Amino acid sequence: MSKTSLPVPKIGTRLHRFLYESERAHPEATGELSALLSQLGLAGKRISRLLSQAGLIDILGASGETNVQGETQQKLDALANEVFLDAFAYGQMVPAVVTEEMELPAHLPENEALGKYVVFLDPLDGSSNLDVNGGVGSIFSVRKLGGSGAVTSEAELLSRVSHDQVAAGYFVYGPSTMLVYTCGPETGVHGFTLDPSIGEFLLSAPNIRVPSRGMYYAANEGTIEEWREAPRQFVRSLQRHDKDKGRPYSTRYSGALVSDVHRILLKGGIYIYPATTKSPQGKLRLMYEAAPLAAVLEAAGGAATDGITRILDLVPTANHQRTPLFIGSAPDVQEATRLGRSVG
Ligand code: AFP
Repeated sequence: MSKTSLPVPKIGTRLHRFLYESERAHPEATGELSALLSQLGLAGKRISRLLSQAGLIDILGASGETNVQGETQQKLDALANEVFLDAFAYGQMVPAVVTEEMELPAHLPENEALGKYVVFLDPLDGSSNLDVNGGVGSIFSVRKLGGSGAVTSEAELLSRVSHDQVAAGYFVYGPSTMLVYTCGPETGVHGFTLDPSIGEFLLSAPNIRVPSRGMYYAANEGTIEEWREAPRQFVRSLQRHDKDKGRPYSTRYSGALVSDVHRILLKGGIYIYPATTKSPQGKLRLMYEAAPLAAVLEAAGGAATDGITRILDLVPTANHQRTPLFIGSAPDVQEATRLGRSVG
């Protein structure tokens, strides 16, 4: 990720201005990444607006399709996917987009000549919450595309995208809509809240740091019988009284990864989604769920592993690859990972 020193951020600064100031502090910047983040911001605003109309217009419920993971696609999954694709259709920066909703990358041929970024997306994470007006989010990861010419296969795409993410983040659509992103540990993690009255994201949480200890863990314990021994032991230790570690922790689990990890980012603690007997590779997707959230949490001083290996060290072999995920305050993730390495 890029190395730049940011101006002192002022609460209430508009996203556009924040990006502009960040660029000015980085003389070699071309402005492309800022433009791309603005495109992402526009998509987030449009999805936020769509969500606010759910229940009033006919956009709730299943679309009748299944996505690449074999999961039922909601109408809003498909709409959010279109909104993101539409956002990148101009500007010449993004020749290919990989999304949870499409088995193959979406190619944007008009951007192929000049475009040097690939965006990996979960357009609407947690969409099973939609029927109950629960929290949902969108997750994005931006990687540089090396080489030249059109990308012809998945293997070629993965071999040409940078190992490091140049930007990563998410939108969380809760009582208010927030954008949280990082361009790397040197630039930190910043949160913006959408002010719907002016249609702008305003800086509301500059330089977010994940607390080194928290009070919460998030896990779908309904599947605990299917977990391996290490995560089971770990969860039991979170439930045990331990004054030094502030335990027992309380459980908070919404069923939307973004909302659950956003809580951990702000309040500390750990989110775990281990491998299960049904999903031995884990359920979550590496390229557009685990890796971008890992980039955010690490840039905020936290940590993320698959139970053994740091998420950001994993080498992807497929666009829709799955992974177990342990993410949150560094001491908690380190403890879970030590157990994973010794107990299995
Ligand atoms: P999608 O709604 O994007 O398919 O994602 C749902 C999700 O991957 C993630 O957001 C949740 O944390 C997780 O699934 C919940 O799954 P469980 O029902 O297995 O806990």
